[in-house]
Amino acid sequence: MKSHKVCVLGDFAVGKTSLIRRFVDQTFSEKYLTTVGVKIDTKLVAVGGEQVKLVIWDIAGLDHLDALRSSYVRGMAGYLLVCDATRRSTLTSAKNVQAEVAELIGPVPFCFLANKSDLKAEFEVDEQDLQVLQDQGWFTLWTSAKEGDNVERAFEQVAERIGGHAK
Ligand code: G3D
Ligand code: MG
Repeated sequence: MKSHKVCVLGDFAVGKTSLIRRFVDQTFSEKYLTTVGVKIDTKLVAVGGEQVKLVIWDIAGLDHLDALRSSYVRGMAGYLLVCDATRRSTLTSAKNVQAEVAELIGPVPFCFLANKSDLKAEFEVDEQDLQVLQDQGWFTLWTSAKEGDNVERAFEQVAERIGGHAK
């Protein structure tokens, strides 16, 4: 079976760990869990009628520079690039992370997530911001780790992009 390393990248507290927990365990914990070190989960997804194993890497609450300075992204086949839609600064961070990854390891497939879509009243990122990213060729999704919206779709999209099956 094919296996792909997928990292979840983005600023502190955007919901990286929560998205992985939702995808892998179908749970969401309000209790804050600061990830210590690197945690690796695996989950099978179907891509183009074939089962592939996603090896999902979650990292400690480091900023993106620390994360990239480490060997974290080495061998990464694709990634989820996450921002918190209620904090505009995390959109800027995400753009910086994408540029750094591209510089470090080249054009790796990714999916951009505007997470915390359940907190609409607090949005600092809107549809127009996502449109700008789409115009650059980014694939974007609104997600909620809390409600589960689009979480599975996000990981499947990355898997499809890695496998060259993107729709
Ligand atoms: P990180 O791994 O990117 O650092 P976490 O982020 O997954 O630890 O999440 C950070 C905070 O955001 C947590 O709240 C978590 O419950 C919350 N969160 C994550 N995803 C969502 C979401 O989709 N919707 C909402 N409403 N909250 C979310 P606390 O309060 O513990 O800081
Ligand atoms: Mg975390």
